[in-house]
Amino acid sequence: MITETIPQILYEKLLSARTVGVFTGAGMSAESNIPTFRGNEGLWKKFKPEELANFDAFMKNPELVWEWYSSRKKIIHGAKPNPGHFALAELEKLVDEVIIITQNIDNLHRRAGSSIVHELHGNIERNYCIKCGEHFTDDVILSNPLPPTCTKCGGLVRPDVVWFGEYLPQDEFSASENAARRSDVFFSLGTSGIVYPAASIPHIAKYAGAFIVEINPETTPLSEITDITILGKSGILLPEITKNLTSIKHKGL
Ligand code: BV8
Ligand code: ZN
Repeated sequence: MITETIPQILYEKLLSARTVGVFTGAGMSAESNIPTFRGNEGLWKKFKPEELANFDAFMKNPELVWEWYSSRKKIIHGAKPNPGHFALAELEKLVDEVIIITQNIDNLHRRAGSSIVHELHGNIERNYCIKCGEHFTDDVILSNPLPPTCTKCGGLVRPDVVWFGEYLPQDEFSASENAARRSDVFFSLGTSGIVYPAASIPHIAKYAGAFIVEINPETTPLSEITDITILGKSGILLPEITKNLTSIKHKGL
């Protein structure tokens, strides 16, 4: 079902749900003024992923790649979680278990108070030396000339994000697969669902019998498998869902 309003069935499913899985992409943070990848102002309009978000490009031109990541770090440091992020944290009071599975590297789910967050593509606020693995925080990195080098071994330091052609962190990926299999209701929020293997997670939830709910201003390849696709913004619809669910839990359906 593709709709622009929140159908009643969603509340019925959430009232009986024990575990809710939540798969998120860049659209979840769009209302926090963090550019998405494919939107009109999207990152990929200006930069080619193969030119910047991969290891070979980094080794060929670490200055260019660091210029890009330090500009994104500054945007993300200045950003705040939006009402959509807070609504997902709020949902933890209404459902036994809420598990966030995010492609976003912006740390906004945790900053909004979500307690279980699996980061499939890493976290831009972490950095490490490619030679000895030493970790560095952003205050050290951004207060030194770019590209940053390791104070222990002199090796190049990179952001702790997953680049194209790189494997996802196995522990986060298998925990996400597991969460998808255990979900009674599974949300797909603000993602175009075309980057793999992350985009396989909603299919795992579907296959395991979860009730699939997508929120996106436009339909996506995932709309094929959803029970409900609500055309709209996550920062507007999610607070409405948790507000209504709270009052239903108090007054009954
Ligand atoms: C790998 C971190 C193994 C870095 C990222 C199978 C088929 C085809 C290709 C492949 C395949 N398997 C592997 C590949 C290759 C590749 C891939 O998927 N390519 C794509 C482009 C086809 N995958 C990989 O390389 C992966 N690794 O496979 O390793 C391997 C190893 C060796 C050799 C071979 C294979 C690694 C992929 C991870 C890359 N890193 N990010 C960084 O950020 O700098 S991916 C990055 O892009 C994001 O993390 C995210 O995953 C993706 C962007 O997608 P979205 O988040 O969905 O954002 P997008 O802008 O596209 O869409 C936003 C949506 O929100 C839109 O629909 C919009 O309508 C909506 N929206 C807007 N506003 C709102 C909204 N929704 C709600 N509310 C709003 N307000
Ligand atoms: Zn080092």
